[in-house]
Amino acid sequence: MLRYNKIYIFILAFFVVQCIQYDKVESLNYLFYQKASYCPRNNITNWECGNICKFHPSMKDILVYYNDTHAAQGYLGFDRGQIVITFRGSTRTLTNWIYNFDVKKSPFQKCQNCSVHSGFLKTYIDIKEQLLQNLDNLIFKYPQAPIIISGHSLGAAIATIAAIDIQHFLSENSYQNTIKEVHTFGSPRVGNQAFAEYYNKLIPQTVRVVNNYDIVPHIPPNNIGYYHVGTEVWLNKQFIQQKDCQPFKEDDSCSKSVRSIVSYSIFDHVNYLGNDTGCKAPFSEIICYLESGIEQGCVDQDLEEAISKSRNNKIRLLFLTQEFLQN
Ligand SMILES: *[C@@H]1O[C@H](CO)[C@@H](O)[C@H](O)[C@H]1NC(C)=O
Ligand SMILES: *[C@@H]1O[C@H](CO)[C@@H](O)[C@H](O)[C@H]1NC(C)=O
Ligand SMILES: *[C@@H]1O[C@H](CO)[C@@H](O)[C@H](O)[C@H]1NC(C)=O
Ligand SMILES: CC(=O)N[C@H]1CO[C@H](CO)[C@@H](O)[C@@H]1O
Repeated sequence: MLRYNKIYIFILAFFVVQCIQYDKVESLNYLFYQKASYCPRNNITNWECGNICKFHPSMKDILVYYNDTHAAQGYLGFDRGQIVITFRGSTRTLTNWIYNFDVKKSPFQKCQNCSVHSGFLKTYIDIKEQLLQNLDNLIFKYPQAPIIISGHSLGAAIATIAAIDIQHFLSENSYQNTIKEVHTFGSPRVGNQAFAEYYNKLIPQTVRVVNNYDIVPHIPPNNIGYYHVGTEVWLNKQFIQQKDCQPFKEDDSCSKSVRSIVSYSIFDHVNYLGNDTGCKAPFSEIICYLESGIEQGCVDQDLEEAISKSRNNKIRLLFLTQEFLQN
């Protein structure tokens, strides 16, 4: 009997170690840090972006980095004893970005056999120098401060690539600062399996939040060799964690269990924890048509070919989704 007890205790201990303790309040902090990254640059620098900035009133030492080549933007700052690093997602053309998703990979030099999505890598490289330079300055001022990294959508993908670079940067310079957590929302898959395995060994402290039927975590597809990093936290309609997902895995029973592309939602992508994911709420950049709570289609506000408010949206959405899933 004793033997079984021991096994039981071992299994229990294993799960306690492996499971992510999802803290919704802490997650909201990360969400609001990244929301600000979508705001105009001057607003971030001056920390004047209405309720978003007021959410973290003690944010200081803000440095914005950006590059217009691929519309990359983010900032780092110091708040609540931590160095905060964020990256914004794609702006204005979110639906275009999703519908015309290119799945090309490029080699990722930091690890053997690794490749990552070419577009994500390019966008990161555009701001890499500015980011590391600014980080160096902030580390000089706060040599002990833990570092937290956040991003949504494309910003989550850039955060993933950046986290590897930041980890190397800290090690190579023998800085004492450590990455406390990478916390992303609605991240697409970033690289291949070798990349995911390398990432997970280097930065296991990664929480990948997925809201219900959010479409973006399903792209680029797994069946063409893309793999998620970190540990998923899958939220339901009420923004409550549905179940514990297996760490460092493509867990078939979490968001990946949603196999019907009809269910995939752009609305769920731009609304996390009951808050718009961008700068100007509500839904400044994208409009979704819902009927009885079911998404009929979404368009960018300024999309010339804006689709009329009808059931056809659904058909078009379906068609476009199918297109990229077949790639
Ligand atoms: C940005 O700052 C300007 C000037 O302070 C202000 O008028 C504007 O509302 C701010 N924008 C946002 C999105 O907060
Ligand atoms: C890289 O790929 C080669 C060929 O498939 C394999 O032999 C090698 O073990 C791989 N290396 C790593 C680190 O995965
Ligand atoms: C912006 O990105 C381009 C490459 O796309 C690069 O040549 C340029 O140096 C970058 N600008 C800054 C300020 O880093
Ligand atoms: C500032 C803001 O709008 N916060 C809202 C985020 O969503 C939660 C619900 O999950 C609301 O209670 C907050 O008011």
